[in-house]
Amino acid sequence: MKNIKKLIALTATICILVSALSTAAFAFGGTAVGNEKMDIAIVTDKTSVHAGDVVKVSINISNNYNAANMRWPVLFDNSVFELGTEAETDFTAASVLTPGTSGINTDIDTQTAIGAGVTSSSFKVEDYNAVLIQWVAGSSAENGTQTMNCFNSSASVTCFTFNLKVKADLEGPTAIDGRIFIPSEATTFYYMAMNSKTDATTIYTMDKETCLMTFDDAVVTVKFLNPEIVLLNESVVLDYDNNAIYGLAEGLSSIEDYVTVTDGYVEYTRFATDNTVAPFEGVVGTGTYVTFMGNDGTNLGEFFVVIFGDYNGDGLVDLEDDTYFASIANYEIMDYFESQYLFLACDVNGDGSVDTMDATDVSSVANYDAYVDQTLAENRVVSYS
Ligand SMILES: [Ca+2]
Ligand SMILES: [Ca+2]
Repeated sequence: MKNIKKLIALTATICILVSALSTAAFAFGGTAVGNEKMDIAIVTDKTSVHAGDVVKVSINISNNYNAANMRWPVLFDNSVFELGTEAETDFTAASVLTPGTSGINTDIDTQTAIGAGVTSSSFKVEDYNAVLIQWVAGSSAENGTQTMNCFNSSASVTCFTFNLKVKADLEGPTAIDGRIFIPSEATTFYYMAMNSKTDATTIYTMDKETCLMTFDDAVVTVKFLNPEIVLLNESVVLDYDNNAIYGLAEGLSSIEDYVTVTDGYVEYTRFATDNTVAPFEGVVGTGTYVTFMGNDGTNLGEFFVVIFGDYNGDGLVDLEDDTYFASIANYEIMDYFESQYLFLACDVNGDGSVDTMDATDVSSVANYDAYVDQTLAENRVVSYS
C-alpha cells in the first residue's frame, strides 16, 4: 500500500512540476534534437535458480539526452515469479538518479502498467504480473544556478533494482524459463527531456516516433532436483549452476554412500584434464562424470565430480597435485579457466580465484601438515596442528 501511495505522490509531483513549469518561469518551449535514443537492459544477478530463490533485477539504462522523467512498466511471468513484501522487494533507485523522486507500484495489473491502448494478446493478465517504476528529476542549485538533475549517460548504468521471488511451489523435473521484460508496445512511458538542464524553458516531451528505445529482456531458468535423485549425506552438494557435485570424500570408488537413485542407477565416465572423455577407472576424482539414470532409461541429471585440490583427477590431494599447483601459480597451467568443474577444484580456499594461496594450501596438504575438508564452502584446508 505504501508503494501505491508513493506512486500517487509521484504522479502528484509530476503534475505540480508540470504546472509549475508551465505557469511560472518554466514552459514547454524546448524542441527535440531529433537524435534522441535510449537503451534499456534488464539484467538479473543470476540466470539459473531454484524454487524459492530471490532474483535481483536491475534496470540498466543509457541515453543521449537530458531525461527529466522516466517511467518503466516491468512485466514478469507470474507462473514463475512473485513479489514479496515491500522490504523483500527492496526497490532502490541508484545514486546516479539523486536527487530526484523514485517510486515503484507493485500493486498494478499488467494492462494498467503497459496502457489500456495495448491490446496485444501477448500480455495477458493471467500470464504476467507487473511493476511500474517511475522517476522524476529533482533540482539543485549549482553555482547559484537552479539545475535539474536530469539523467544523461552514454554508458549503460544501473538506475533501479528490485527483487523478485521465484515461486517456492514450482515443481519439475523439466527446467522452466521465467522472463522479465519491458514491452516496447507500452503506452505508459514518460518522455520528458530538457535541452538545457539550467534552462527550464527548454522542456519538451517525445513519443515512440521521436525517441528510439531498445529493450533487452532477462530470462531466468528455474532448475529442479529430480525427486528420484536422493541425497544420502547432508554434506553433498548438487551445484546446478556449474553442473558439479561436491562435498564428497577423497579416495572413493563410487558415490553410492552420498547419492542414490530411486528406481535407477548411476553411470560413470571421466573427463581427463585435457577435456577429452575417458573410461571410468573405478576412481571418483575431479572430472569424473556421473549420470543419474532411471531404470526406464530417463536421464535424470548429469554432474562433474569436484574433489577440491585434486587437479589430476585421481581422487586424492597429494604431491602430484602440488606439482601441478606450482605450475598453476606460475601461470604455466591455465586450462582450469576452460572447465568450470576444474576451476572449482583448483579454487581450494573457495575465494573465487585460483592463485598462489590455493597452491600454498595444496602444498601444506602434500606435506602432511593439513588436510582438505571437502564439506566446507571456503577455507577448506585445515591444519593438523
Ligand atoms: Ca590428485
Ligand atoms: Ca582460491
